[in-house]
Amino acid sequence: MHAMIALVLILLLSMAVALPAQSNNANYDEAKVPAYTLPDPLVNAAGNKVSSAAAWPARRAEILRLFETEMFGRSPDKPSTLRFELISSGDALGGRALRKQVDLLFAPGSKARMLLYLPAKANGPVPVFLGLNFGGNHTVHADDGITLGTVWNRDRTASVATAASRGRGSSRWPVERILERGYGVATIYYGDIDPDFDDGFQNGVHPFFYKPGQKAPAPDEWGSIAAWAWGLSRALDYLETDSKVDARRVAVIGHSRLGKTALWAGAADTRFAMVVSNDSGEGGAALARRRFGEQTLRINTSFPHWFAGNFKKYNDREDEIPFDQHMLIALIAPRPVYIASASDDLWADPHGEFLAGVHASPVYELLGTDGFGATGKDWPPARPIHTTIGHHVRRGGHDITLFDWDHYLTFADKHMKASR
Ligand code: GTR
Repeated sequence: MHAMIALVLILLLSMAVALPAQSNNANYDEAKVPAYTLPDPLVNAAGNKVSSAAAWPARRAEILRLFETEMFGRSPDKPSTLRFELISSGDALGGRALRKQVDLLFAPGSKARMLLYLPAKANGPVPVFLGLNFGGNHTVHADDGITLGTVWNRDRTASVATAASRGRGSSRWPVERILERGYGVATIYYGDIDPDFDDGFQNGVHPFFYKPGQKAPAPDEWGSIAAWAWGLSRALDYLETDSKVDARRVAVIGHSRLGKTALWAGAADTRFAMVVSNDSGEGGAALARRRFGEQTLRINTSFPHWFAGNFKKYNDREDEIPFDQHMLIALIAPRPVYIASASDDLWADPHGEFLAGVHASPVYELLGTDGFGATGKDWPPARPIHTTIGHHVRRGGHDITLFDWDHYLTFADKHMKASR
């Protein structure tokens, strides 16, 4: 009997030794954050200091290329096949809104439906918050004029959404509040662009843009996050054609994996006037080198389709990534960016998200803005910060709430200027 127990123990121990160090036990201990050195966004590949705003675009191009090839993957340009089809347009929400539904036809056979609410009363083109949603457009509001689309389940089956799920995600989309504040809100179900599971990129938008004979993206080509971000750029292409929208004031917003997506969309496409990262965490605003909460190996294992194939090189090798996430924030400069965290959302490393703001600030300052106005010593901050790099830590867990939105609206009032 004892021999049996001993054998089982030895077996269990050897299994534990064989597992990579981080696989099951995420680090939540600040004392265990390793010493690390961040790459300097203001030192170029040749080792020269970037010391003027005029010298920034060349350095920015280097950084953008690195994020493209090593992390998110290169996406196609705006396709010549892109078309828009107005599905419906009319009064909604008891006269408070104009509701439009527009299909973005990426290529024959590939489309995504955008839901757009605009304030009924407006004195001209309005600024808009644009973001993807997790559950289908019909989940953002109980409004029964929203069409019921096809939604993907985690078991990889697709089905037409049920009326019972209308409004299920509405706490994350305070539509009336956004409209009252003078903004429009536009959203697309992310699964319309690419279903969120690893199928070797056979469904979703990718196959429509393969070269003849190509069966999967090359290691430096778009993963799912890049595809979602690309879809947001196509939505902006539509918004540019809508005379009721001020397309020079479109804020791209997202929560969690869709926060990572919003950051990449805003970094890659400078037409976005403002970017909001809500609890984006690893692969979003959180510094990878801190190895706190979720880490590179874990995210690449749980979600092999999110990033380009090249990013797998950095599993457990964060120090070898030729950038860190403060440089993703820096790519957005000098445009306003808001980094929001939640106090209990340690998986997303709130401290690492804050530090990305701190270390992106020199770029924002070089470009003539007030930057972040907080240093590494100011953690944890006592109150929300509304400098050009906005920030707050909401009390509570991983979510996007009215508290978060109220800050984004106030921040947009302050920073999202009509002229660029
Ligand atoms: C988690 C993932 C996070 C975050 C989150 C979400 O499972 O580890 O990086 O993206 O999902 O999107 O809700």
